[in-house]
Amino acid sequence: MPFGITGFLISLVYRFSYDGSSMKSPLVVSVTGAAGQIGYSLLPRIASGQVFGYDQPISLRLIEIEPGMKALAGVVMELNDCAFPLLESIEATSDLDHGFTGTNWALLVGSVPRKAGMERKDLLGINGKIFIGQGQAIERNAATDVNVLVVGNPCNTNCLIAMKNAPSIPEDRWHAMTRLDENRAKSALAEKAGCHNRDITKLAIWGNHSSTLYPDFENALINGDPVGKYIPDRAWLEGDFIKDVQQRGAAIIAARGLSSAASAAHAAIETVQSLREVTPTDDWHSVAVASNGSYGVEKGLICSFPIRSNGTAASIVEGVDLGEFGKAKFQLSLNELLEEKAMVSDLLPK
Ligand code: NAX
Repeated sequence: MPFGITGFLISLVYRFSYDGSSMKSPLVVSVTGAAGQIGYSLLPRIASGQVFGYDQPISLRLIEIEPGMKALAGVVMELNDCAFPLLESIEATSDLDHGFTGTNWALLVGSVPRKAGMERKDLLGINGKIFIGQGQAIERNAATDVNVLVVGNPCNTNCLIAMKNAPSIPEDRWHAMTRLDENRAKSALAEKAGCHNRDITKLAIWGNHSSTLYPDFENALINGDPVGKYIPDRAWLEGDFIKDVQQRGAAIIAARGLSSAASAAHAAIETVQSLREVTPTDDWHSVAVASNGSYGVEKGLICSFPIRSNGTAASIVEGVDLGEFGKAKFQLSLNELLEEKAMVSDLLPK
């Protein structure tokens, strides 16, 4: 060996660092509604490595409808101008088959917002049709290990429609976002208790991502103790706390003139991270997933539960005692999910 052991080690370092042989292959991440508000906050953080790891190259597939393509071209320019070291490629498209080709993670953010005079049923019908096409395109084109997170509202039922239209993809790969509601609830509790957000654990959202969601303060902990130790005002917990979390989205629209975007993008990032990382033993997080029948929820319904991950698979935390108050609140939200499912029954293949 001409360079001795030191030279050999240097040559190894070189090989692993510079010839690319040790680089991970790019993860394909597809994002719909990529020219929208949430997309604008989300995409740089994905491309930077913050979501999937600072050693993970990313290929972005950005999906928009035709009217959004011009704005999307500007977003692509900005992403290019960041010169992200981990960003392998960006493809902008309005073609779903192209957009979901080989995708490992599909973040379904785009959907049509509710307009004045529009009934919930109308919105479900319009967006439901979008999620049929997206589910079918994911089924045809995605990588075999694909995971999906639906953010676009009504996200639980949109996720249900997409999942039912992609029958070969296992149900445990489908998720809808309630992490923003969890974070809102944590922030409200921390403010009331005079503690830090990080002191609050086991705060789960149950049910639908809507104004019926139930933020479970009875099983949440502050510094490892029941919330009641720090917030003895039970009337506030049962009243304004729940109402404010349920109405927080509307309050932000009233103040900003636009719906939540930075906090929604952040919650999407935290959802993906929480699904991919081992959940600490003394905590859980909120994700809407396909029910396995736990807590009396109809199998397959996309419902928010407390979720724990072992780093490769996530599961519903079993045996949480909701108590009489929590059960009644959860039931209201469940009823709404069942109503939504009934409204879109013609979009769900039997
Ligand atoms: P924007 O209106 O800013 O952007 C949406 C984008 O989606 C637009 O660029 C539009 O052209 C595109 N789009 C519409 N239909 C599409 C389709 N079929 N395929 C691809 N793209 C399509 O909305 P933004 O503020 O980004 O919000 C996106 C969605 O997130 C909305 O449905 C919103 O209600 C939902 N949210 C969900 C939250 C959650 O916690 N699950 C919280 C935040 C947010 O309200």
